[in-house]
Amino acid sequence: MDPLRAVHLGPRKKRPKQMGTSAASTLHDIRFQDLVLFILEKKMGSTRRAFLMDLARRKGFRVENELSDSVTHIVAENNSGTDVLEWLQEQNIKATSELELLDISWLIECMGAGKPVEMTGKHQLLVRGSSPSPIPVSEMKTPPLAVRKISQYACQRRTTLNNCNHIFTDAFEILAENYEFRENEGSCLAFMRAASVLKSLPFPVISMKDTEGIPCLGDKVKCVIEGIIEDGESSEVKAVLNDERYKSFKLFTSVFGVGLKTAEKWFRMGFRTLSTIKSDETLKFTRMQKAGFLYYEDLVSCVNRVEAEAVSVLVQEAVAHFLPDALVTMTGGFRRGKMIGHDVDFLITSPGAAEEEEQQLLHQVTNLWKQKELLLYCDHIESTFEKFKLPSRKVDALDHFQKCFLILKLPHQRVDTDRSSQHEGKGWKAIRVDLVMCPYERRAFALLGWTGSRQFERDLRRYATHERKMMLDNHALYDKTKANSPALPRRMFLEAESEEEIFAHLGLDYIEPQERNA
Ligand code: DCT
Ligand code: MG
Repeated sequence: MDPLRAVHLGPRKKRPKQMGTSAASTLHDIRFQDLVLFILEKKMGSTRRAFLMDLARRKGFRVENELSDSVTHIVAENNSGTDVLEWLQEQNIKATSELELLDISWLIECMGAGKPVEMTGKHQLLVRGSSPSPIPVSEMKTPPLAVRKISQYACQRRTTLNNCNHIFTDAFEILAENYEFRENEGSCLAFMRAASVLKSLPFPVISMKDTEGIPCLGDKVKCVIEGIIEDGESSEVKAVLNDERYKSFKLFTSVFGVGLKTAEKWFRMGFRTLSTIKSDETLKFTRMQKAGFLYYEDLVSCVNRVEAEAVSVLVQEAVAHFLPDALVTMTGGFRRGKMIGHDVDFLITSPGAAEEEEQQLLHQVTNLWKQKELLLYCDHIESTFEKFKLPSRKVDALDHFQKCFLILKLPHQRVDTDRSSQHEGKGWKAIRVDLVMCPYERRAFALLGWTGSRQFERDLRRYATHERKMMLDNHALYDKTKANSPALPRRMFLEAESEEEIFAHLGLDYIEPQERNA
């Protein structure tokens, strides 16, 4: 049951005119000048009306606090056209034929699309006598198609960066992070899955009714959603953001090389700021942490796409110098279309390289950068890849490919924007870069694994295991259903030349990288 409606459906005092309950519409940019909306409070309630008005304004719609001549669209919920007309009469307002009377489902679709959508019969409120058999709008409404078919697996959902449920997913991500800091893996995963599923919805959740039929929303999650719908914010999130432990862990783990164990140690020792940690002479730092502190400001400021492209050129040039046939692909968040990231990830593979040449490449590339004084930090991990090793059961396991974790010096003149040419100071920015080298025949698996998102990868593996009795990781896809056949073990490894083929082996519709932002 929707508690909001339960509260507001009872008899209420009539008001001559509806007064605004939210901030003025001028706080947000108006993107659709031709539309002037008015949301009817009747049968909706003031809290929900205020919530919807705010949401619509955030999306660029002009929403009036009060009904005036400039209003072009009246949006109502649980009201027929006749009900709205009667209400207008009570207010001594005459409805003109230009005035659109619409059901809330229209506005919800508009907000989901981020722009006004076409008004069709299912949105237009019916007035008694205007059609041979008027159907109450409330009875015509069916849950959005997407709601009925949402999979619990992110790899069966299309999740673009157009997230219309930020208000909820931001909250869930903070709560998940807090559970991670407290090593409560179950609750952490529950909130991450909930965030992931809401990111895939083509509409904003505005009432508890909208959450019906959506998987991965447990009681705890629903409680947070309800709090946000009712109060516009979650008291739990507010408490976390003020929590000493959360604030300290967030700060400490923002340093490259600092994980949960170190954060815990520093927190227990009573540290609360980075400056006191840096200046403490009893503490020993790893090489990674030293670099983390040294380039802290640059590294926390995130990498934008222009910088990522500039790094890409650096990588392409260096790789081509040693292996001209090598293929370099930017992976991670940037391949999924993100505009910023915490690092830039690259996958490198070469169709013609001998094993020895392949093994040498990352060392040659980093040596070259060292000579050019572009290498600020470098950690090589040698390959432990074996052709017939079974895929890992752990969903978050690091893969066996050769790789290096770097901090590169990106000279400002390599970043081709007007803005950057005005940079002052040291003339470069420290950027985190990951390079991965994989055997050519495994490039599709490596590409799929390194494109992410993490939640998408986790669910791909979970799906393979639970729904297909297969094992998937960044190296291979192994079909366990063939394990009892007399075929050689290598037959159970399914080959793939492209990501599309891996999805096909798994019986999944192909999901584009831009749709993997789960
Ligand atoms: N990855 C994975 N398992 C891990 C680590 C990474 O599957 N244990 C995959 C998922 C994303 C990709 O590698 C790159 O990792 P990140 O750079 O951490 O993620 P990102 O999506 O690129 O995020 P950001 O934009 O913050 O860099
Ligand atoms: Mg990344």
